[in-house]
Parts: sequence; C-alpha cells; structure tokens
Amino acid sequence: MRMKTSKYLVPDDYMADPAVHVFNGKLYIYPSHDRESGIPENDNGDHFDMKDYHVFSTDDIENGEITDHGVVLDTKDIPWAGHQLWDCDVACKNGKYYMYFPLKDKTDIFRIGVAIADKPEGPFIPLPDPIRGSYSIDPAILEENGEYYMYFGGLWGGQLQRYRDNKALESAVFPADNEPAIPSRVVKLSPDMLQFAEEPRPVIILGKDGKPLTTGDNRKRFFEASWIHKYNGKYYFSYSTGDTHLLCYATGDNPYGPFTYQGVILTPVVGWTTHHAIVEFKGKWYLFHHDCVPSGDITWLRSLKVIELEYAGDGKIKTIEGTEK
Ligand code: FUB
Repeated sequence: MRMKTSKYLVPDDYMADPAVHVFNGKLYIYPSHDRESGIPENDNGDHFDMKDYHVFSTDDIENGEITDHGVVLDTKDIPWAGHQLWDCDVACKNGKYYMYFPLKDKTDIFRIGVAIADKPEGPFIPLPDPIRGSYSIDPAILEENGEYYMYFGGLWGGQLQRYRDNKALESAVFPADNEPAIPSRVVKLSPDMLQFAEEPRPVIILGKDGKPLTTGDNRKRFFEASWIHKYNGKYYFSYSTGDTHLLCYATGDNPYGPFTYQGVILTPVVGWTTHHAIVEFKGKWYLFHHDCVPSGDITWLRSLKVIELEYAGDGKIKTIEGTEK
C-alpha cells in the first residue's frame, strides 16, 4: 500500500530540516529543533534561532512508534558557539557516528562543526573547534566506497554569497541574472572524518542546453538545503530554490558532478523554507520534509512530515504537491 498523503511525525513539537539515514536496520531522523525566540523575521533568517538537536528513530515509518531520544547536542556544550544551530547531518564510519552541524561562531560567521557519538541516537560530543576552512550552512553527507563527501552551502542568511573560491569576500556578491548561479559546494572528508581532505569544489548544475544554470533561472538554481542520494547507479543532487520555494533535483555520474537539472520534487509548502531528505527504507523511497501548517504559517515554527516518493520508469522523480487538497 502506498503512503499517498503525507503525515506529521512529531505533532507535539516543532522540528524541521530533516536529515534521515538507515543505521543498523532502523531509520534515524536528525532535524533542526525550531523554537519561538521572539527575534523578528528578516531576510537574514535571524528568527531561526535554534539551540539544540533531538534524534528520532523508528522501525516502521508508516505505522510504527517514533522514539524521541531527547536532546543529543546543545549549543551550551559547544565551546566555539555563538548562536543559530541550523540543519545537521550524520554519517557512520567504523562504528562511530559523526554529526556535522552549522552554527554561527562568536563573530556571527557560520562554520561547520563535528560532534561524535558511539550510537546513532547520540549523545554527540562536540569537538572544541569547527572544521578548518568551513563556512556557510546545511551539510549533507554521502558515503561512497568508503569515502565521505560533504555537500554544503546556503544563500542569504546562510552566507554563501560572502565566499568565492573558498575565500571570504570583502562583501557579499550576487552574480547578475545572466551569470552562473552561486553553486552549492562538495568536499571529500579526511579519513578521520574531522576535517576537509581537499578544497571544496562547486557543484555545477547544467540546464538541458549543457550550460550552467544562471542566477536568473531562479526556479531551478540552487539556494540551500543540499541532499544527495543514489538511485539505479546515478547520483541525485537535490536542493531548495529558496525564494521560489521549490525542491528540485539534478542527476550526475559521480559525486562531484556536474549534475543536469531534471525537475521539481516538491511544489511550495506552507511556510517560507522548504527542506528535505530522500531515503530508501524497507524497499520503499520516502521524502522527509517540513511545513508550517500546524503552527498556522509561522514560518520559523516548522513541522516534520514524510510521504512516499515515486520514480517513473525513466528514473524521473514524480512531482509531489506541497499543499495537499
Ligand atoms: O533551519 C534554518 C534554515 O532554514 C536551514 O538551514 C535552511 O535549509 C532552511 O530550511
């Protein structure tokens, strides 16, 4: 039976930005933990002022209980913390679990930190410093043949427009509408999982004409919320278009890309942000995401959802409606 309508996973709290993985046969969900901070809404996302993470797990996403493992990392325990604990992801290597999280440091610059656990449900112990050379937000990890790759970056409040060639600019630069759009980044992690093994590279998304998407392609180009999964030997790089509120995807033949734009996964939801994870569990594919229906469209109080995701015979993802009738 197909789960045709989406369902809310944590009805009694606000959770967003799901990263989802199967570890030891169970599904683990790593969301951001939204809260009311009283900070007014602005284009910089200051109203997203989260302080901690919970982990959730289940054996049966369609009918089973969702276990809340409680607070597994708190900014008060992160030595370099400023504020704003945004979207994280978790990877497993040699029985250890590594959480990658974006957080503003004490000078209001987003960096990506690492915290380590012995179990997928944590608790996660943070390292004293962020990853050297890290910047911006929204890390997502791909494991491929024993190598681990991090995709990251986000515009506006995510600060990606302040960097070019991995160097900080004097001030933010947004390319003109006819210039290549600002890309997400991808970088291989060091064997100990704690640092970048190389300089981050741009994730190039090509249009059907074989040319990189431009800033003006704002219903297709990357904005934030990178995710990566494999299906039938292809790499599916998916992301939010931010100010046009779509989840889109592009496919490629290797983790570094280039990727070719394919289409829309999810049309706009209630709320400004849209963010997701795609994962296979017990033979079915699922889209995890969030919306602001339960909070009455308070854009910084988001609720976790899941719905089954389907591929057409040609490997295309069937578009899902963000607002169900
Ligand atoms: O949760 C804060 C930010 O909102 C995330 O980092 C973005 O992807 C967007 O969902």
